[in-house]
Amino acid sequence: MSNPIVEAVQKHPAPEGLQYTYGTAGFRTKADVLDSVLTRVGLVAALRSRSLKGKWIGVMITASHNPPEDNGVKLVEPLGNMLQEEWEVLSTEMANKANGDEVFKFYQDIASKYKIDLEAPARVVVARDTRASGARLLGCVQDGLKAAGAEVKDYGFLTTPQLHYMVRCLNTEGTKDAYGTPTEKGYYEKFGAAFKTALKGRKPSGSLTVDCANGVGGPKLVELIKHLPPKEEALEIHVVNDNVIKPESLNVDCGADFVKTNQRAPPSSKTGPGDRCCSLDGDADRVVFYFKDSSNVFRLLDGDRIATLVASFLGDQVRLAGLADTIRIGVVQTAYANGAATQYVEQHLKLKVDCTPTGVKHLHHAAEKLDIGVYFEANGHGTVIFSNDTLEQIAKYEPKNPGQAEALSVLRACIDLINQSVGDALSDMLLVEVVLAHKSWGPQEWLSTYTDLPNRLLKVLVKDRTIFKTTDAERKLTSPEGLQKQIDAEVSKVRQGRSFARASGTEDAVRVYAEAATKAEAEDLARKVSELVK
Ligand code: 16G
Ligand code: ZN
Repeated sequence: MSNPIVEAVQKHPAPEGLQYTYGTAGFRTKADVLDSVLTRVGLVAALRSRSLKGKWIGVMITASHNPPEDNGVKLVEPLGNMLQEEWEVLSTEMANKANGDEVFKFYQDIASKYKIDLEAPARVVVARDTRASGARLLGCVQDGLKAAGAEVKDYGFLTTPQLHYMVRCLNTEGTKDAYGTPTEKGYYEKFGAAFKTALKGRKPSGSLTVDCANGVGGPKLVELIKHLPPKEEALEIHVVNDNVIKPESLNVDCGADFVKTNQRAPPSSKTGPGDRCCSLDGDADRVVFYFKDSSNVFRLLDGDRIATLVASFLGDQVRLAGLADTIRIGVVQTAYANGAATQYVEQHLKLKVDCTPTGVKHLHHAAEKLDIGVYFEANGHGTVIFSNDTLEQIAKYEPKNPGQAEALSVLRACIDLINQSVGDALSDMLLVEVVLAHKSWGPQEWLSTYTDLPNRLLKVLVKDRTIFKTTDAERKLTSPEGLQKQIDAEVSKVRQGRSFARASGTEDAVRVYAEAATKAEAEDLARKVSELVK
């Protein structure tokens, strides 16, 4: 008798000699070696859904800021969170099974280990970014899902955060935690309406130019704009780099990763001094802002800046609403956060800072422990999450005066404006605009809140990056032995020095970060530490 799972797997055989790993961003590599992985991910998604009594599980086909020839896939948990770690391990193992029979055996092993009823319903939603390989890889996932007997909802093209939103909406529909209507229109209406309310009639100054990395964020932003208040009343947005007809232009000389890594605007940028700009990445889950100052110098407003801006604003609103005694705000960063940003939050905003290892899931987990957790990586990944208690307090609080009522209404609109399921470039972008409008700030005022310490990030190629083991949220090496002592010695030689080395989770390299009082000292420190690492 034929077995549909074995057949689906044999239809997409694994290339020989390759090892796949479900890493910080799911599976991600050259698109032409991913067919087998996608089929197996379909099987895992169906199992995961069954293990959660048929809750909707998300499958997003994207390689974010990677070059056009790459692709990838990640799984999304029912409330829009990243896949549980235990299932990352299962996914890795599944991806590396040799053939259909082995895959089928492992499929059954998982089912018996987790007491999964293979006849129970499985529900999976899929979406993809605009990469040329997306359609083929979608077919591979579909084959896996069909073989596993899952019910499938295909949303076509979506940004990664939109897919997370759909998953959360589908799983909360009709409950007291209902998150929204699980349609694209529902997404635009929810965020568009919240933006309008949060602005409270204020009009952001000037305009905002949005570089969409020639990715899926482009057409989705164009749709979103139709649901925002008219530009005469609110925000004027110029959409650039939104060419998805030419997938080979994705992330090329544009996008958030280009801007953050090169510390300069996309070469095609035509904006003048003082004009606000931002760049999304290829799947629109990251955003960084920037502008040219009056001397035509490029100025970056990265994830650290978004975190400080938003934390300060939410702190003000909580205080104005009369809730400062019961609601505590905290900021979650990684070791890559500029020392000046950390100091600003702790000493000026007087808020608690937590540091976690790199990767959204680590920051998200830490933020979940706070009443209001503002988390951003310097590279622009991030969002704000509110605990259930906090949401309830804000919903129920009776304002004592018009000032409190106004602040409460802003807070409530911000809660709706912030995508709680995951960091969302479009939602984060609107939030920043709301805060700037409330503060009547342009980018220069935003930049002036503190001065970044000069810093340098280097990539070091090593023989074996797995020997680099860290502790203290990646800020200290425990192996190779003795190396941390040598780094400490170099750090102590420069003023305001800080440096760390960690193995990359996405590339075969070690990353070295250094900062110091001057550019020369930071560069020097980064070079010295790189020499030690080599
Ligand atoms: C992944 C992570 C990102 C992190 C980056 C670090 C997610 C969704 N993405 O792209 O947050 O900043 O890896 O890369 O978690 P690295 O380990 O190569 O430095
Ligand atoms: Zn991304």
